[in-house]
Amino acid sequence: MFIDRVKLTLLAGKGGNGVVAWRREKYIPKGGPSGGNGGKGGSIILQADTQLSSLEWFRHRKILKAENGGAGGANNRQGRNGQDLILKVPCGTLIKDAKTGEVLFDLTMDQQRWVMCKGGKGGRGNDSFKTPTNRAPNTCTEGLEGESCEVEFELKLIADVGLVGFPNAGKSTLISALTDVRVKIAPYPFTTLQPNLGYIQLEDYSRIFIADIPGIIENAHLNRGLGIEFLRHIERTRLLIYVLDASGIDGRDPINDFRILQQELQKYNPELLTRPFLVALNKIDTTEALEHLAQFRKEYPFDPSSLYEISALSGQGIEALSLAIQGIPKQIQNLDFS
Ligand SMILES: Nc1nc2c(ncn2[C@@H]2O[C@H](COP(=O)(O)OP(=O)(O)OP(=O)(O)O)[C@@H](O)[C@H]2O)c(=O)[nH]1
Ligand SMILES: [Mg+2]
Repeated sequence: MFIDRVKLTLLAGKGGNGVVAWRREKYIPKGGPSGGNGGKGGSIILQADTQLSSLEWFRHRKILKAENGGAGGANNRQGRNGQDLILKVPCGTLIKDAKTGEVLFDLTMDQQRWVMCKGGKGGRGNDSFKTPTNRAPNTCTEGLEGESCEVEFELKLIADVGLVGFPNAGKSTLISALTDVRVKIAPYPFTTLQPNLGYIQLEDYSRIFIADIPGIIENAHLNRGLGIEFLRHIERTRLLIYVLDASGIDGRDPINDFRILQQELQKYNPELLTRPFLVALNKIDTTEALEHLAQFRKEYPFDPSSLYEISALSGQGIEALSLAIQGIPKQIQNLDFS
C-alpha cells in the first residue's frame, strides 16, 4: 500500500541512572566509592533511503521509542548505551512539526541522516562525585529523559518528470512505454490509485525518474475524483508532461482537457504553470484522433515544438518524446518544497 503521510510520536531513550556503590574487598577496609555512571539513551535518527518508495512501514506504528540507557553498576561499571533507533524513510520525505505544520527538515538525498530526538544523558555514579575533600560521596544522579516530539512525515516523490492527465488518457501506458516499470493499465478511469515511479537510464548510468499519478478531473481542487492530493508528488519535478487523449473516445476534447488541467494545477500551486512542460497527444493510432489533432494545433496557445503526437500503445512517437525528456536541463530547480 502506498502511504505518503503519517503522524508519529517519537521518544528518544532515557539515560541510565548512576548508582551508589562501595568497594568491598578483603583486606581493603573503607574501599571508597565505586558506583558507575548510567549509559546514554538511544537517539532517534532518520535516514533517507532510495530503496523505499512509501511510508508504509509506519502505517500501524504510532509511537516509536529508542532504547533506554542501562544503569551504572558496582566496580565503576558504566551502564550500557541505549541503541539508537534508525528510521528509514524514502527520499523526498518532509519532516513537519505535527502541531504547527512547520517543515523541520527535508530528507532528499540517499543515506542522508538527521538526528530527530537526542537520547538522554546517563546519570552520574557516586564515584564521579569524589573529591579530595569528600572521598566517600553518597550521591548519584538519575539519567535524563530523552527528547521527544510529535511529527508528521510527508512524502513528496522526487521525480524529474511528472505525467498529468485525465483518467484514461494513457499515462500509465506511457510510463510503461518510456521506462521498464510495469504498472496497471485498464480501459476505465481511476485505474491508477497511487503514484508509480519509473526511470529512463542514460548512457552515463544516470537516471531520469518519471512519476505517473492518478488521473485529475475538473474541480479536483474541490476534492473531486481522487482529489489533488497526489499533485504534491509532481511538485518537485523539472518537467511536466500533459498527457491528453487525442481520440476523444470518452467524449473528451483534448484542448479543453488541457485547459482544465492547467486550471487545476494553477489552483493547487500557481508555480506549477511556470514549470517547463511538454504536451503528449496520445492515442494517435485511432482514426478519431486525426480531426482532434488539427483542431488542437490550431487552438494551442504555446510553442508548437512542445507538442508531441504519440501512441503509447503502438510506440509511435515515443522515441522522439523520450529524447525530448532527456534534453531537459539537469540542474535541480530551487523550488520552495514546503
Ligand atoms: N488506442 C490506444 N489506446 C491507448 C493508448 N494509450 C493508452 N490506451 C488505452 O487507454 C486505456 C487507459 O490507459 P491507462 O494507461 O490505464 O490510462 P491512465 O491515464 O493511466 O488512466 P488512470 O490511471 O485511470 O488515470 C487503456 O485501455 C489503454 O490500453 C494509445 O496510444 N492508443
Ligand atoms: Mg493510470
